[in-house]
Amino acid sequence: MKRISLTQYLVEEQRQHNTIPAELRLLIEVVARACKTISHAVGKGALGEVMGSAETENVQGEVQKKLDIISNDILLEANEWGGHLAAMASEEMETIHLIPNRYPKGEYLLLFDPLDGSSNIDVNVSIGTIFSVLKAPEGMGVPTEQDFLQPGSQQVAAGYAVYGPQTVLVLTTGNGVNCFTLDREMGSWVLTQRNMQIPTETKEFAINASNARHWFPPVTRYVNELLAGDSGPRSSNFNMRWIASMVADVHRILSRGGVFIYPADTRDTKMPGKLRLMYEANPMAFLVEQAGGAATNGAQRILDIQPEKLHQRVPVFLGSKSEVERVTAYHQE
Ligand code: AHM
Ligand code: MG
Repeated sequence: MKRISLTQYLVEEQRQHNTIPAELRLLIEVVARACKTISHAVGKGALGEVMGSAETENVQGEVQKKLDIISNDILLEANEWGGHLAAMASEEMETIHLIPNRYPKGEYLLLFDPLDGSSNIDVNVSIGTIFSVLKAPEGMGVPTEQDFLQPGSQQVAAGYAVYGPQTVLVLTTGNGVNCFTLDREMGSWVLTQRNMQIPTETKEFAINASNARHWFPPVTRYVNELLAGDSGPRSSNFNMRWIASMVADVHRILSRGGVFIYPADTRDTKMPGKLRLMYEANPMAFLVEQAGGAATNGAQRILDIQPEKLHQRVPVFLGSKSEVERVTAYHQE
């Protein structure tokens, strides 16, 4: 097999499609390098003294794990000095992070969830990093939160890394989805899957069913129909998977199809669902659409939502097109 590195892929992509100018290439390579460092820290586990709680809370009121903070710091440090960014934002930081004055500024904005699947950190289950890249608005002065509040359709790149049995990086720059595997001996990202495609039909779904009693009727109806299997209205059996790391669930869906749901429910109307729009739902929606799938909030395409707040939450229905369309249609009835 001819090995194509991430760098070679990015250079050739720019030559053929003109979608990855040098500054964006640098950005993607720096993020990929940071993910390598995070992968190394995750892989050390107890030997690296990185396990357990940091005993601090993030802006969402969630207790931070040591690895949440370590991963956030790795991404910040890696991306500060290159001159490719105007500012960053993260799940783990209340406000945006400006590039220090001693470094040149660039024209991109980077958002990330540094370590997604925090509840799985201490139990050796796959976790990951999610990132989204926007262009700074024309004529922007000192960046503000407002400059980040662009719909997901404006993303110029998005991706995630999964730290699992293998470490993989899945990337889109708006021209399909490609997967790179980390060669741990060489320390390099190698292209291992071109043009990932999500099958339109699926027999697998992912939802945290422990919340069933709080669901709204369209979600209850949809899941009950799946659970009824070949004796129900779908006349077919469906299988359930829930990893509790969105990166790992989405990676399974990009690999073999499926539908992933994290709905809003009746508990707290000010908190529609758990997942965050700007650095979880948007990048995943971009990837899923680029792979031929669909992503909605039950009412509209996720990528069309005009964000109002940096840490805004959103209901998520994504994956195989026919299932996402069906559950979205149930919300309209
Ligand atoms: P996190 O970013 O704090 O890790 O939270 C997001 C995660 C997702 O990866 C996952 O799909 C979801 O939370 C799991 O939630 P639950 O524990 O309710 O199953
Ligand atoms: Mg997350």
